[in-house]
Amino acid sequence: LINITINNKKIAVPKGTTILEAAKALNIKIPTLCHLDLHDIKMINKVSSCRVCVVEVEGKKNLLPACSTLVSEGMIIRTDTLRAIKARKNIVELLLSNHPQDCLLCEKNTNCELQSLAAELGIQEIKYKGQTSNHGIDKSSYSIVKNLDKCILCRRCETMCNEVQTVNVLSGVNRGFETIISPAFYNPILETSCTFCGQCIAVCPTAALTEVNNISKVWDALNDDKKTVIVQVAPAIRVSLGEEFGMQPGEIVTGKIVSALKILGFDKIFDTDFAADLTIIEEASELIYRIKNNTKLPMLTSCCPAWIKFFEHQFPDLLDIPSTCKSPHEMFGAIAKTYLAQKMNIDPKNMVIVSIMPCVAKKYEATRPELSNKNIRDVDIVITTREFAKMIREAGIDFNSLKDNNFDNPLGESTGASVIFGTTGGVLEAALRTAYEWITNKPLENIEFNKLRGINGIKEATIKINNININVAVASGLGNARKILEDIKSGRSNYHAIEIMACPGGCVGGGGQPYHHGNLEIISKRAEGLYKEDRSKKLRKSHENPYIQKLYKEFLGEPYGEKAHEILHTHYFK
Ligand code: HC0
Ligand code: SF4
Repeated sequence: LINITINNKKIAVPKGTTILEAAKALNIKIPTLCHLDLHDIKMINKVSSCRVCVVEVEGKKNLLPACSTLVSEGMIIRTDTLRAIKARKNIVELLLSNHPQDCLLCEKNTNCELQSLAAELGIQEIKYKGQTSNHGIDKSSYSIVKNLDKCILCRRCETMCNEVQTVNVLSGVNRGFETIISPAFYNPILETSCTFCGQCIAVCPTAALTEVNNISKVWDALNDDKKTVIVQVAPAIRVSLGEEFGMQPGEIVTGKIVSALKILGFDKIFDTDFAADLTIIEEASELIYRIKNNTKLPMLTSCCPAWIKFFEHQFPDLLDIPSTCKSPHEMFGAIAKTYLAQKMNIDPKNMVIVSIMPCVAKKYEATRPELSNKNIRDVDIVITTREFAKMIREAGIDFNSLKDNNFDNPLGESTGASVIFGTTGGVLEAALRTAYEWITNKPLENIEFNKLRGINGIKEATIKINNININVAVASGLGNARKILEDIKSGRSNYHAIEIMACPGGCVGGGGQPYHHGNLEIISKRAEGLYKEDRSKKLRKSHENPYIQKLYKEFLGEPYGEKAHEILHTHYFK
């Protein structure tokens, strides 16, 4: 151990510890902007580019960056001298001198790390005047807005995109004042292999990267008398939305969500969880078919649109192995615009389906031409958890005091299996609960597959069903997905089924969720919330959902049959 002193407090820390880490252990806060250590998902941004964390070290002439200076025996450090504080203020003022001063109108207003730091440091004027950047805004995609004028070159997005997601879309180009973070050849993001996973947005400290805001589209639909506006809520929203209103991560707010949506004026309030149960019926049937016929194995799950886009770009020779199931929210849209439209006796052209998702890739997914029927899209508008929270605030709803309410039927009833879709491993666990009972004709005693739980990037298990050993794997984060796919490509893999989600931790860690500001424990707590909701449900296997049984009886016919294929399945492109 190495003995050091910080602000007169003594501590012994292991060799290799940085001053920043040692200070944290003493509860001494040193501000940072670029630094981000998400070691559970192997995202460590170590560029030391912002220099906001400078401190004084006895015997050293210059101030040193705490994030990249390792401690040494006997070091005496001060984080709070006038010189260090002045230097920090100067650096933030310099950053602000080349930053649009439009905080009041900014997408990240009240959620921006630069804004909070300027406030914390008490900055009230900017001494420096000079050239300012003017790069224009990239609004080419349906998912992501890139505004380089708000970029502070922290490089977090670059680390996330290249090292964690291995997509390699974003990198620093040019030098000095001309430096920008950009795709190759300054291409708009739409023309790159960006998956729209939104993980760059999740770590951006400012509004350089944000989601495409669809709030006004939802208000317009709600105010159009000719439209029947139907909303569905993704599994992962119910354990994260509360954070936007001061609640703890993982707190279940399903009932309050329904009440808020009623006040906002939606005509029907349904649950994506219903469609997740439906997905399991189709996906478990497909898995059983493929195992019995020993064909197209391993089967890969297909609910995550960023994962699908990654796959189409990076592994075009494996296009026949993902499940052909549409994702649950797309299945929901397809069923709403057929079965429900018939039941309600309305023209699907006058239906607007709004999806509330923890995800920015779902915005792009909804525009994929094959996810439509006779030019009518399955899903019309997608908003994120954050946008939903903004709508609640805009409408002046006091979210915390709302009473609980229930989803409408017939597309609002769900089982515990569907709830856990929102966390890594949940889709596969839900599929196994059903596949097991269908293959063996026996009730599954222990329905919780603990080996598939937790935030680990890759998880594996072997499940004995009758006399077959079914090998399964779960990956979250696209870098982990790449590893699994490379094994499949080279013939090293012996899995039957693999679940893949693009965001580390699954949808609970989605790019549209309330900002975690570097605290990954929040993602685990949201997952715990989903497992709790699963345990609280009377029905915990998708095939037990009575409304799903009714849907097949009244409308779809056989699971994985002709009509189900026409409405609920899709295909992929090179
Ligand atoms: Fe997910 Fe979904 S679980 S992708 O993670 O499968 O976004 O929450 O809505 O569609 O159900 C996201 C979350 C969904 C879908 C579901 C799946
Ligand atoms: Fe990279 Fe994902 Fe951001 Fe696209 S959305 S640039 S793939 S991190």
